[in-house]
Amino acid sequence: MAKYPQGKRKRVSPKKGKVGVKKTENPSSYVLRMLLAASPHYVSGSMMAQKLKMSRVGVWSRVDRLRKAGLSIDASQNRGYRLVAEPNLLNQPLLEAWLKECRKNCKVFVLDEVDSTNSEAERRLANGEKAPFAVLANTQTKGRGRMGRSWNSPKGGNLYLSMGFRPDVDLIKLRSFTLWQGLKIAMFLSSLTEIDGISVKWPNDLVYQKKKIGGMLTEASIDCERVRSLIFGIGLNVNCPKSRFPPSLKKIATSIESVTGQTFRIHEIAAKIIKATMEAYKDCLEGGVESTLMENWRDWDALADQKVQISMGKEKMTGKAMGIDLSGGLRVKLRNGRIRVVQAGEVTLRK
Ligand code: BT5
Repeated sequence: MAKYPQGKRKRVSPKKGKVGVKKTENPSSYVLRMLLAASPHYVSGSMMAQKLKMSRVGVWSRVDRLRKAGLSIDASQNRGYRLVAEPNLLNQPLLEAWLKECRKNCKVFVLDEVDSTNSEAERRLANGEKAPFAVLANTQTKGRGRMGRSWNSPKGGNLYLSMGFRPDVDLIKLRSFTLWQGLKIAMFLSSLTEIDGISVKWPNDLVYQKKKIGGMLTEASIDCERVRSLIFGIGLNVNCPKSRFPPSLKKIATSIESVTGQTFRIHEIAAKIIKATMEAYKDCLEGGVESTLMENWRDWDALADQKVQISMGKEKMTGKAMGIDLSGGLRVKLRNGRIRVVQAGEVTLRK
Protein backbone atom coordinates (compact mmCIF):
# COMPACT_ATOMS: atom_id res chain seq x y z
CA MET A 1 0.00 0.00 0.00
CA ALA A 2 1.25 3.49 -0.82
CA LYS A 3 0.18 5.60 2.16
CA TYR A 4 -0.89 9.23 2.27
CA PRO A 5 0.29 11.89 2.88
CA GLN A 6 3.63 10.31 1.92
CA GLY A 7 4.57 10.94 -1.69
CA LYS A 8 5.35 13.90 -3.79
CA ARG A 9 1.93 14.74 -5.01
CA LYS A 10 0.99 18.40 -5.02
CA ARG A 11 -1.85 19.16 -2.60
CA VAL A 12 -5.00 20.54 -4.16
CA SER A 13 -8.41 21.34 -2.78
CA PRO A 14 -11.59 19.90 -4.20
CA LYS A 15 -12.64 21.91 -7.18
CA LYS A 16 -15.38 24.41 -6.51
CA GLY A 17 -18.42 24.72 -8.71
CA LYS A 18 -21.85 23.27 -9.14
CA VAL A 19 -20.97 20.56 -11.62
CA GLY A 20 -21.43 17.06 -10.26
CA VAL A 21 -20.95 13.58 -11.62
CA LYS A 22 -21.65 13.21 -15.33
CA LYS A 23 -23.92 10.44 -16.56
CA THR A 24 -20.99 8.85 -18.37
CA GLU A 25 -18.73 8.70 -15.32
CA ASN A 26 -18.66 5.76 -12.96
CA PRO A 27 -19.79 7.11 -9.52
CA SER A 28 -17.03 5.13 -7.75
CA SER A 29 -14.42 6.78 -9.90
CA TYR A 30 -16.05 10.18 -9.17
CA VAL A 31 -15.89 9.49 -5.40
CA LEU A 32 -12.21 8.61 -5.74
CA ARG A 33 -11.57 11.68 -7.86
CA MET A 34 -12.95 13.88 -5.08
CA LEU A 35 -10.90 12.06 -2.46
CA LEU A 36 -7.73 12.31 -4.58
CA ALA A 37 -8.24 16.01 -5.21
CA ALA A 38 -8.68 16.68 -1.49
CA SER A 39 -5.99 14.29 -0.26
CA PRO A 40 -4.60 14.27 2.40
CA HIS A 41 -7.67 16.17 3.71
CA TYR A 42 -11.23 14.99 4.24
CA VAL A 43 -14.17 15.56 1.89
CA SER A 44 -17.48 16.15 3.58
CA GLY A 45 -20.11 13.46 3.13
CA SER A 46 -22.84 16.00 2.38
CA MET A 47 -20.77 17.63 -0.36
CA MET A 48 -20.18 14.22 -1.91
CA ALA A 49 -23.88 13.42 -1.69
CA GLN A 50 -24.72 16.71 -3.41
CA LYS A 51 -22.22 16.19 -6.23
CA LEU A 52 -23.18 12.56 -6.71
CA LYS A 53 -26.87 13.43 -6.57
CA MET A 54 -27.51 10.72 -4.00
CA SER A 55 -28.25 10.44 -0.26
CA ARG A 56 -25.51 10.38 2.39
CA VAL A 57 -26.38 6.74 3.02
CA GLY A 58 -25.87 6.14 -0.70
CA VAL A 59 -22.42 7.72 -0.46
CA TRP A 60 -21.59 5.60 2.57
CA SER A 61 -22.51 2.38 0.77
CA ARG A 62 -20.48 3.43 -2.30
CA VAL A 63 -17.48 4.08 -0.04
CA ASP A 64 -18.05 0.74 1.66
CA ARG A 65 -17.97 -1.01 -1.70
CA LEU A 66 -14.64 0.67 -2.48
CA ARG A 67 -13.27 -0.46 0.88
CA LYS A 68 -14.29 -4.02 0.08
CA ALA A 69 -12.37 -3.68 -3.17
CA GLY A 70 -9.21 -2.97 -1.16
CA LEU A 71 -9.17 0.83 -0.84
CA SER A 72 -8.31 2.27 2.53
CA ILE A 73 -10.82 5.09 3.15
CA ASP A 74 -11.19 6.64 6.55
CA ALA A 75 -14.58 7.98 7.70
CA SER A 76 -14.90 10.57 10.43
CA GLN A 77 -18.30 11.71 11.65
CA ASN A 78 -17.63 15.44 11.54
CA ARG A 79 -15.10 15.63 8.76
CA GLY A 80 -16.21 13.14 6.11
CA TYR A 81 -14.07 10.75 4.11
CA ARG A 82 -10.35 10.59 3.42
CA LEU A 83 -8.21 8.35 1.23
CA VAL A 84 -5.64 6.87 3.58
CA ALA A 85 -3.64 4.67 1.24
CA GLU A 86 -3.76 3.29 -2.27
CA PRO A 87 -3.60 -0.44 -2.93
CA ASN A 88 -0.84 -2.18 -4.82
CA LEU A 89 -3.41 -4.23 -6.70
CA LEU A 90 -5.06 -2.43 -9.56
CA ASN A 91 -8.51 -1.00 -9.10
CA GLN A 92 -10.37 0.22 -12.19
CA PRO A 93 -12.29 3.19 -10.62
CA LEU A 94 -9.08 4.41 -8.95
CA LEU A 95 -7.18 4.26 -12.24
CA GLU A 96 -10.02 6.11 -13.97
CA ALA A 97 -9.94 8.73 -11.22
CA TRP A 98 -6.20 9.21 -11.70
CA LEU A 99 -6.67 9.52 -15.47
CA LYS A 100 -9.25 12.26 -14.92
CA GLU A 101 -6.87 13.91 -12.46
CA CYS A 102 -4.26 13.87 -15.27
CA ARG A 103 -6.89 15.22 -17.69
CA LYS A 104 -6.61 12.24 -19.99
CA ASN A 105 -9.46 10.23 -21.43
CA CYS A 106 -8.62 6.68 -22.32
CA LYS A 107 -10.63 3.51 -22.11
CA VAL A 108 -8.95 1.11 -19.69
CA PHE A 109 -9.41 -2.60 -19.07
CA VAL A 110 -8.09 -3.73 -15.70
CA LEU A 111 -7.66 -7.49 -15.31
CA ASP A 112 -6.52 -9.51 -12.37
CA GLU A 113 -4.63 -12.08 -14.42
CA VAL A 114 -3.96 -12.52 -18.11
CA ASP A 115 -1.52 -14.43 -20.30
CA SER A 116 0.03 -11.23 -21.67
CA THR A 117 -1.40 -7.71 -21.81
CA ASN A 118 0.08 -7.38 -25.33
CA SER A 119 -1.77 -10.53 -26.43
CA GLU A 120 -4.97 -9.26 -24.79
CA ALA A 121 -4.64 -5.93 -26.58
CA GLU A 122 -4.09 -7.79 -29.84
CA ARG A 123 -7.26 -9.86 -29.29
CA ARG A 124 -9.25 -6.74 -28.47
CA LEU A 125 -8.00 -4.96 -31.60
CA ALA A 126 -8.91 -8.05 -33.66
CA ASN A 127 -12.41 -8.00 -32.11
CA GLY A 128 -12.92 -4.40 -33.18
CA GLU A 129 -12.32 -2.55 -29.90
CA LYS A 130 -12.16 1.19 -30.46
CA ALA A 131 -8.59 2.50 -30.14
CA PRO A 132 -6.76 3.88 -28.28
CA PHE A 133 -7.26 1.79 -25.18
CA ALA A 134 -5.13 0.38 -22.40
CA VAL A 135 -5.02 -3.10 -20.91
CA LEU A 136 -3.47 -3.63 -17.48
CA ALA A 137 -3.14 -6.70 -15.32
CA ASN A 138 -1.99 -7.48 -11.81
CA THR A 139 -0.04 -10.46 -13.10
CA GLN A 140 0.78 -12.16 -16.41
CA THR A 141 1.15 -15.90 -16.85
CA LYS A 142 2.95 -15.55 -20.19
CA GLY A 143 4.44 -12.06 -20.11
CA ARG A 144 6.51 -11.64 -23.26
CA GLY A 145 9.78 -9.97 -24.11
CA ARG A 146 11.34 -9.80 -27.56
CA MET A 147 12.34 -12.87 -29.59
CA GLY A 148 10.39 -15.35 -27.52
CA ARG A 149 11.88 -14.27 -24.21
CA SER A 150 9.68 -14.06 -21.15
CA TRP A 151 8.85 -11.18 -18.82
CA ASN A 152 8.75 -12.03 -15.12
CA SER A 153 5.38 -10.73 -13.86
CA PRO A 154 4.78 -11.33 -10.14
CA LYS A 155 1.42 -10.25 -8.75
CA GLY A 156 0.91 -6.82 -7.24
CA GLY A 157 2.94 -3.64 -7.23
CA ASN A 158 4.45 -3.82 -10.73
CA LEU A 159 3.09 -2.44 -13.94
CA TYR A 160 2.09 -4.60 -16.90
CA LEU A 161 0.46 -2.29 -19.38
CA SER A 162 -0.30 -2.41 -23.09
CA MET A 163 -1.88 0.21 -25.28
CA GLY A 164 -3.65 -0.54 -28.53
CA PHE A 165 -3.67 1.96 -31.42
CA ARG A 166 -4.89 1.95 -35.02
CA PRO A 167 -2.57 4.42 -36.72
CA ASP A 168 -3.10 3.59 -40.41
CA VAL A 169 -0.02 5.60 -41.40
CA ASP A 170 3.17 4.89 -43.33
CA LEU A 171 5.67 2.81 -41.40
CA ILE A 172 8.28 5.55 -41.59
CA LYS A 173 6.19 7.76 -39.28
CA LEU A 174 6.53 5.25 -36.48
CA ARG A 175 10.11 4.11 -36.98
CA SER A 176 11.31 5.97 -33.85
CA PHE A 177 8.20 5.14 -31.82
CA THR A 178 9.77 2.84 -29.18
CA LEU A 179 12.82 5.09 -28.67
CA TRP A 180 10.65 8.19 -28.34
CA GLN A 181 8.38 6.39 -25.88
CA GLY A 182 11.42 5.22 -23.92
CA LEU A 183 12.83 8.73 -23.73
CA LYS A 184 9.52 10.26 -22.63
CA ILE A 185 8.87 7.56 -20.02
CA ALA A 186 12.44 7.80 -18.66
CA MET A 187 11.98 11.59 -18.33
CA PHE A 188 8.66 11.14 -16.54
CA LEU A 189 9.99 8.48 -14.14
CA SER A 190 13.04 10.56 -13.26
CA SER A 191 10.90 13.53 -12.35
CA LEU A 192 8.31 11.52 -10.40
CA THR A 193 10.71 9.32 -8.44
CA GLU A 194 13.63 11.77 -8.31
CA ILE A 195 15.94 8.90 -9.22
CA ASP A 196 19.05 10.40 -10.75
CA GLY A 197 20.41 8.09 -13.41
CA ILE A 198 17.46 6.37 -15.08
CA SER A 199 18.44 5.83 -18.70
CA VAL A 200 17.34 4.09 -21.86
CA LYS A 201 19.34 1.18 -23.20
CA TRP A 202 18.84 0.95 -26.93
CA PRO A 203 16.43 -0.17 -28.16
CA ASN A 204 13.85 -1.00 -25.48
CA ASP A 205 15.17 -1.18 -21.93
CA LEU A 206 14.77 1.26 -19.04
CA VAL A 207 17.78 0.87 -16.78
CA TYR A 208 19.35 2.17 -13.60
CA GLN A 209 23.05 1.57 -13.05
CA LYS A 210 23.09 -1.13 -15.73
CA LYS A 211 20.16 -2.96 -14.10
CA LYS A 212 16.87 -3.34 -15.88
CA ILE A 213 13.96 -1.54 -14.29
CA GLY A 214 11.56 -1.89 -17.23
CA GLY A 215 11.22 -3.18 -20.76
CA MET A 216 9.10 -2.15 -23.74
CA LEU A 217 7.65 -4.34 -26.45
CA THR A 218 6.15 -2.73 -29.55
CA GLU A 219 4.26 -4.99 -31.96
CA ALA A 220 2.66 -3.84 -35.18
CA SER A 221 0.58 -5.27 -37.94
CA ILE A 222 1.84 -3.85 -41.21
CA ASP A 223 0.17 -4.04 -44.57
CA CYS A 224 1.77 -2.56 -47.73
CA GLU A 225 4.15 -0.36 -45.67
CA ARG A 226 1.22 1.00 -43.65
CA VAL A 227 0.90 0.34 -39.94
CA ARG A 228 -2.67 -0.85 -39.41
CA SER A 229 -2.47 -1.63 -35.72
CA LEU A 230 0.13 -1.00 -33.08
CA ILE A 231 0.55 -2.36 -29.57
CA PHE A 232 2.90 -0.75 -27.11
CA GLY A 233 3.59 -2.82 -24.01
CA ILE A 234 5.61 -1.86 -20.99
CA GLY A 235 6.62 -3.85 -17.95
CA LEU A 236 7.92 -1.74 -15.08
CA ASN A 237 9.24 -2.98 -11.74
CA VAL A 238 7.71 -0.52 -9.30
CA ASN A 239 7.08 -1.80 -5.76
CA CYS A 240 8.74 -5.19 -6.16
CA PRO A 241 11.39 -5.78 -3.49
CA LYS A 242 14.62 -7.40 -4.71
CA SER A 243 13.86 -10.51 -2.68
CA ARG A 244 10.96 -11.29 -5.01
CA PHE A 245 13.10 -11.49 -8.14
CA PRO A 246 13.93 -15.01 -9.30
CA PRO A 247 17.66 -15.91 -9.02
CA SER A 248 18.21 -15.37 -12.78
CA LEU A 249 17.16 -11.70 -12.45
CA LYS A 250 18.64 -10.76 -9.09
CA LYS A 251 21.88 -9.47 -10.60
CA ILE A 252 20.48 -7.89 -13.74
CA ALA A 253 17.18 -6.33 -12.60
CA THR A 254 15.98 -3.78 -10.10
CA SER A 255 12.81 -1.90 -9.16
CA ILE A 256 11.89 1.67 -8.27
CA GLU A 257 11.33 0.57 -4.68
CA SER A 258 14.76 -1.10 -4.46
CA VAL A 259 16.44 2.05 -5.76
CA THR A 260 14.56 4.61 -3.65
CA GLY A 261 13.55 2.61 -0.57
CA GLN A 262 10.02 4.00 -1.06
CA THR A 263 6.78 2.56 -2.37
CA PHE A 264 5.01 4.46 -5.11
CA ARG A 265 1.39 4.78 -6.12
CA ILE A 266 0.94 2.27 -8.94
CA HIS A 267 -2.29 3.92 -10.19
CA GLU A 268 -0.64 7.31 -10.47
CA ILE A 269 2.29 5.81 -12.39
CA ALA A 270 -0.06 3.84 -14.65
CA ALA A 271 -2.22 6.88 -15.45
CA LYS A 272 0.80 9.09 -16.14
CA ILE A 273 2.44 6.48 -18.36
CA ILE A 274 -0.83 6.11 -20.30
CA LYS A 275 -0.85 9.88 -20.74
CA ALA A 276 2.84 10.02 -21.76
CA THR A 277 2.33 7.14 -24.21
CA MET A 278 -0.68 8.80 -25.87
CA GLU A 279 1.21 12.08 -26.19
CA ALA A 280 4.35 10.39 -27.54
CA TYR A 281 2.21 8.52 -30.08
CA LYS A 282 0.63 11.79 -31.21
CA ASP A 283 4.09 13.39 -31.54
CA CYS A 284 5.17 10.56 -33.85
CA LEU A 285 2.07 10.90 -36.05
CA GLU A 286 2.59 14.65 -36.31
CA GLY A 287 6.16 14.01 -37.44
CA GLY A 288 9.50 15.62 -36.74
CA VAL A 289 10.45 13.82 -33.52
CA GLU A 290 13.71 12.42 -34.94
CA SER A 291 15.87 15.50 -34.53
CA THR A 292 14.59 16.20 -30.97
CA LEU A 293 15.12 12.54 -30.16
CA MET A 294 18.72 12.67 -31.38
CA GLU A 295 19.42 15.91 -29.47
CA ASN A 296 18.04 14.53 -26.18
CA TRP A 297 19.24 10.96 -26.53
CA ARG A 298 22.75 11.59 -25.31
CA ASP A 299 21.54 12.68 -21.85
CA TRP A 300 19.50 9.50 -21.42
CA ASP A 301 21.67 7.02 -23.31
CA ALA A 302 22.76 4.07 -21.13
CA LEU A 303 25.24 2.99 -23.81
CA ALA A 304 26.97 6.30 -24.60
CA ASP A 305 30.69 5.72 -25.28
CA GLN A 306 30.52 2.19 -23.85
CA LYS A 307 32.20 -0.87 -25.34
CA VAL A 308 29.42 -3.08 -26.64
CA GLN A 309 28.82 -6.38 -28.33
CA ILE A 310 25.90 -6.58 -30.70
CA SER A 311 24.29 -9.84 -31.77
CA MET A 312 22.28 -9.74 -34.96
CA GLY A 313 21.09 -13.27 -35.47
CA LYS A 314 24.27 -15.30 -35.94
CA GLU A 315 26.44 -12.26 -36.63
CA LYS A 316 28.27 -10.66 -33.72
CA MET A 317 30.14 -7.39 -33.71
CA THR A 318 31.99 -5.34 -31.11
CA GLY A 319 32.66 -1.62 -30.97
CA LYS A 320 31.92 1.59 -29.13
CA ALA A 321 28.33 2.87 -28.92
CA MET A 322 28.08 6.39 -30.33
CA GLY A 323 24.41 7.33 -29.90
CA ILE A 324 21.70 7.05 -32.53
CA ASP A 325 21.21 8.44 -36.02
CA LEU A 326 18.11 10.06 -37.49
CA SER A 327 16.61 6.67 -38.36
CA GLY A 328 16.87 5.60 -34.70
CA GLY A 329 19.65 3.11 -35.52
CA LEU A 330 22.51 2.60 -33.05
CA ARG A 331 25.83 4.06 -34.24
CA VAL A 332 28.72 1.75 -33.46
CA LYS A 333 32.35 2.72 -33.97
CA LEU A 334 34.27 -0.32 -35.14
CA ARG A 335 37.93 -1.02 -34.39
CA ASN A 336 38.93 0.26 -37.83
CA GLY A 337 37.32 3.62 -37.00
CA ARG A 338 34.35 3.16 -39.31
CA ILE A 339 30.83 3.84 -38.02
CA ARG A 340 28.24 1.17 -38.61
CA VAL A 341 24.54 1.81 -37.96
CA VAL A 342 22.62 -1.12 -36.50
CA GLN A 343 18.84 -1.17 -36.89
CA ALA A 344 18.04 -4.21 -34.76
CA GLY A 345 19.97 -6.42 -32.42
CA GLU A 346 20.82 -7.44 -28.90
CA VAL A 347 23.34 -5.24 -27.13
CA THR A 348 25.52 -6.36 -24.25
CA LEU A 349 28.02 -4.20 -22.45
CA ARG A 350 31.67 -5.32 -22.58
CA LYS A 351 34.35 -4.53 -20.05
C1 BT5 B 1 11.69 -6.58 -23.03
O1 BT5 B 1 12.08 -7.68 -23.75
O2 BT5 B 1 12.37 -5.97 -22.27
C2 BT5 B 1 10.24 -6.20 -23.24
C3 BT5 B 1 9.41 -6.55 -22.04
C4 BT5 B 1 7.98 -6.07 -22.19
C5 BT5 B 1 7.11 -6.56 -21.09
C6 BT5 B 1 5.73 -5.99 -21.17
S1 BT5 B 1 4.78 -6.34 -19.77
C7 BT5 B 1 3.37 -5.74 -20.51
C8 BT5 B 1 3.41 -6.22 -21.95
N1 BT5 B 1 2.85 -7.54 -22.07
C9 BT5 B 1 3.77 -8.46 -22.42
O3 BT5 B 1 3.55 -9.67 -22.57
N2 BT5 B 1 4.95 -7.84 -22.59
C10 BT5 B 1 4.87 -6.42 -22.35
P1 BT5 B 1 13.58 -8.16 -23.91
O4 BT5 B 1 14.44 -7.02 -24.35
O5 BT5 B 1 13.49 -9.36 -24.78
O6 BT5 B 1 14.03 -8.55 -22.45
C11 BT5 B 1 13.61 -9.76 -21.85
C12 BT5 B 1 14.66 -10.09 -20.79
O7 BT5 B 1 14.53 -9.16 -19.69
C13 BT5 B 1 14.50 -11.46 -20.18
O8 BT5 B 1 15.15 -12.45 -20.96
C14 BT5 B 1 15.15 -11.29 -18.81
O9 BT5 B 1 16.56 -11.38 -18.91
C15 BT5 B 1 14.82 -9.85 -18.46
N3 BT5 B 1 13.61 -9.76 -17.62
C16 BT5 B 1 12.51 -10.54 -17.59
N4 BT5 B 1 11.63 -10.12 -16.69
C17 BT5 B 1 12.15 -9.02 -16.12
C18 BT5 B 1 11.71 -8.11 -15.12
N5 BT5 B 1 10.53 -8.22 -14.52
N6 BT5 B 1 12.56 -7.10 -14.80
C19 BT5 B 1 13.74 -6.93 -15.39
N7 BT5 B 1 14.21 -7.76 -16.34
C20 BT5 B 1 13.43 -8.79 -16.70
